[in-house]
Amino acid sequence: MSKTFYITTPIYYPSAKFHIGSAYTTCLCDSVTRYKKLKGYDTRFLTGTDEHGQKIEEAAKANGKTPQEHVDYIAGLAQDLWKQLEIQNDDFIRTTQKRHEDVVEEIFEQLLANDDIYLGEYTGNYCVSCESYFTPTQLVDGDKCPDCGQPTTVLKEETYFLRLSKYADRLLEFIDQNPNFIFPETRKNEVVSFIKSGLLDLSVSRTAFSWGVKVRSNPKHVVYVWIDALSNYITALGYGSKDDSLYQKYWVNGNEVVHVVGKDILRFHAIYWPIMLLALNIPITFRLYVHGWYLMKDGKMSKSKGNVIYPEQLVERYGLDAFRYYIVREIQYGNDGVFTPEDYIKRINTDLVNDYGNLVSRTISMVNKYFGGKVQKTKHDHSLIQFEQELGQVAKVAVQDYQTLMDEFKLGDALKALSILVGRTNKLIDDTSPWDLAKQEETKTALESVMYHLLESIRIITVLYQPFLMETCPKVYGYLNVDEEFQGFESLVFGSKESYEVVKKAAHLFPRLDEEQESEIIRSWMLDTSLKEPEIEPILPEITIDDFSKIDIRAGKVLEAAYHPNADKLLVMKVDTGDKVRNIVSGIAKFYQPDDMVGKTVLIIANLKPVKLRGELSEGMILAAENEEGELHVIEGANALNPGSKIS
Ligand code: ME8
Repeated sequence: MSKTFYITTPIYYPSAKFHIGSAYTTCLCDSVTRYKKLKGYDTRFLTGTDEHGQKIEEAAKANGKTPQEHVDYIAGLAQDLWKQLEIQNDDFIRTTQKRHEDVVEEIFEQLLANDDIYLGEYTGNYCVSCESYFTPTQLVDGDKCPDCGQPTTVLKEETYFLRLSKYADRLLEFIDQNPNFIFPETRKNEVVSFIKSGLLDLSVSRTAFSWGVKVRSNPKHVVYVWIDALSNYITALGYGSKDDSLYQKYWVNGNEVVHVVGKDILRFHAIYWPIMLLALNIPITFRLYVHGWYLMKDGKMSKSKGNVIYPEQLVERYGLDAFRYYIVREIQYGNDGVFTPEDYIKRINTDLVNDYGNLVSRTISMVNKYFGGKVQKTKHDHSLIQFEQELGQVAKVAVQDYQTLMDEFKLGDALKALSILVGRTNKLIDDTSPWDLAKQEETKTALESVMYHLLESIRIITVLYQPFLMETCPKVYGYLNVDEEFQGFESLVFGSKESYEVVKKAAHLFPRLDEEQESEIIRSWMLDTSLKEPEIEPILPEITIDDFSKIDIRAGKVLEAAYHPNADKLLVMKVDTGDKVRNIVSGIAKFYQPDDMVGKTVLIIANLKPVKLRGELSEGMILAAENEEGELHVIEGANALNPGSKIS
């Protein structure tokens, strides 16, 4: 049976549109999962959104929405983004889902029943933005939050506390006995010294806001966001539900469980979460991989600084693979990384255009030129053989290093190890000068062998690139006619494919980018603070079915249409609505020519009081809606209806 591998991202706050920082964590987890799949693991990959809390309640209010409307909207955007980035998550958990809320309620009651949670009172400086209290020594500049710099407010409230101190020794013992629990090591040291400095019991409920899971036995309290949020990792597996088979398989009896988290949420995952599990008698099976942040030259990304960069823009202009490659290549293991437009373009040009892309196209054109596209593994005794042997050796080392580094979550370093092989393969061309070998018949076998070595190396590189370049690798397999048998990790032995037949001509995998011009374009996106997040209009107040029945919507067939004589934006139409032929004026002339409309069956509000628009009588309104680009679309799909059919 295959070994299991369960990996999670943090669940993201749906407070605003996601930038490249959140995309980094998710792409990293996705590439690791793809790698584990190639290694034959039975994988499960979870991501989702953390939808409760005061911050969300306030963000919703600022957007004129209810909290539920707000989180539905952003969770939708997040899922669209993950689709665009070809993230292969198996599940998407939202903390407002019933499957999650019911179990959180139960977990809280269980902790209460065991006296791991007790009711008390808390007074302290509270930061709404970070949803945390801070002690006076932690505050900066008087009353400011040490994490985000916003002013805190003094709050006094009745709250439930989780007894952290009770479990501190057991947790230290656990960390000591499980040296791989937190990696990198430096993060582990931070955690150990934090625990040793003394743990205060943690406030785990709030009464000041209501957007959260209600405490069942005392509903004026809502569960404070961390107990709610952290539980997602097991509620998504069905813990505490009727069917907990996934929980048993991946968590309790699983082989590897990894939570990937940013350094900002280390404490919650390394201290509060294991303590919750200890208190609930749930095995601590997970390990933590703690990564750094993507920063901008002038520090953290923030809209007000005008330095935010969104994945969609980069993907649309430079392609998915370039983005997915850059995002995990640029940050070094556990450290922060700085995004700059120049580095982005340079990285694509160097690694993908020059090194890999060029290698593939040069090799294919030489194999065609010298051997009509077909080569076989051959033996020869030309002195150049030493270069081929060296390449085979470099490939062997790269395959090993890559896997060791991937197993340690050092994705950037694994890609670097692969770059060494790409470089060495390109060097084989320089070392052997195939154009000279082609001049004499006696060196034909040696030339064929060089070509074979290039192709075999490209194949191995491509197998290893699969977790990162999801669009390119299948293309290269197509160019080289590599079937599935030679795409897997078991085929990573140099020389395992005996022959190649390549395509006649391969398109360039990555177009070369003009560094100056493209950097300028990316910079302009970053400065574009007007870049508005797509918004949906708030839903209007509720109406009853009686209110709705006052609106008479009918199918109407457009018989004639013409531009309004006195207004550019208006079309004047004759529309058959069953009862009569009406004169209808509509503001769609920018988007529809008169001929586009004739013959369409559209939807009409038929009992709207007639009005004169620029001198033309309008006896009804055609239903239409605007998309994100501001284009108006008439609602269609009613062609099967007769004029006058009533819409209900
Ligand atoms: O903390 N660079 O959610 P969140 C790299 N809901 N990673 C970044 C980043 C950046 N610039 N900005 C954000 C929360 N991240 C909680 C988690 S889990 C039970 C609850 C990543 O949306 C980083 O991994 O504020 C961070 O930890 C994560 O986004 C979630 O941030």
